[in-house]
Amino acid sequence: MDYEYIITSTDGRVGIVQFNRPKALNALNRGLMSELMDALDAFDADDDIGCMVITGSEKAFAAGADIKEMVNATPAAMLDNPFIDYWDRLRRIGKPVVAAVSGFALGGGCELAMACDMIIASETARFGQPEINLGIIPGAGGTQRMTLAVGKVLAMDMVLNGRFLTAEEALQHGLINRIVPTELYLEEAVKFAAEIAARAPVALRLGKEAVNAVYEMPLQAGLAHERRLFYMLFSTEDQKEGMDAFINKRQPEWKGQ
Ligand code: DAK
Repeated sequence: MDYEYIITSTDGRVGIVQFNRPKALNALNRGLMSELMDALDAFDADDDIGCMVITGSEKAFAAGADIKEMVNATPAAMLDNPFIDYWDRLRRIGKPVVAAVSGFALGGGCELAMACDMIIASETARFGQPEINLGIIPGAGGTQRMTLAVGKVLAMDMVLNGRFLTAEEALQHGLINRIVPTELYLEEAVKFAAEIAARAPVALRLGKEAVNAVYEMPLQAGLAHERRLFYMLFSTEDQKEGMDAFINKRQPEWKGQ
């Protein structure tokens, strides 16, 4: 598939989307977001893919939504903008999505990384919500997901004062999974994703759904939801296969059924 703003590829069972707007530090314009979601939807529907990786360049994961596209916007134009739909579509992706972040992950770029399920960061990654410098606030989850991840006082420092987090700080505050050497960051993220992609596909989807339920439901409802998903897995061939493989001391062969 030929795209203008992204490059897609696969590595075994991992589907990779790389942003390709280097001159604008991968600023997320409508075209890029639309292509990203088309590519992720296609990987989500592909049985040969188990996990996805989203990445930018070594210098910038993404420096935010495209400011040049927003400068003259009105509230009505923003409401009418399909932009927010792309974020909603990302939430509906069933397979795990890993963000491989190097350099700037700012504004919408940081929100995009946080909307993924896990984040692998290079030593040079920088996370920030600098919208305050433009006279606005985050609009795609930055105030919510950042606060849930790092806590109120640090989130306030970032949202109200534009503070950036280094990779080390992001790790310390639970925003990212791990830091890897910059020159190997994509390779390491794909390796990480490949490990996940090799696991039982239905359990992966339901595990992701169950963890995300914590953001949507009170504890009692979340526990009940988890239990239903747990019981459902006993109707899969993979549950029988996984447990039989354990008992017979062999490797399981997942069917995704
Ligand atoms: N948009 C457009 N162009 C950008 C950009 C951006 N966010 N960031 C960088 N660029 C462009 C620059 O304009 C420059 O282009 P030319 O001037 O060469 O044409 C080129 O990329 C290189 O940038 P710099 O020359 O500035 O590079 P430096 O290394 O000096 O600085 C920087 C790098 C990342 C510190 C700097 O570029 C910077 O501060 N960028 C802006 C960061 C920022 O403010 N990000 C937040 C944007 S607001 C919504 C959802 C989400 C959002 C909105 C709505 N809805 C669902 C409704 C999100 C909003 C945002 O993200």
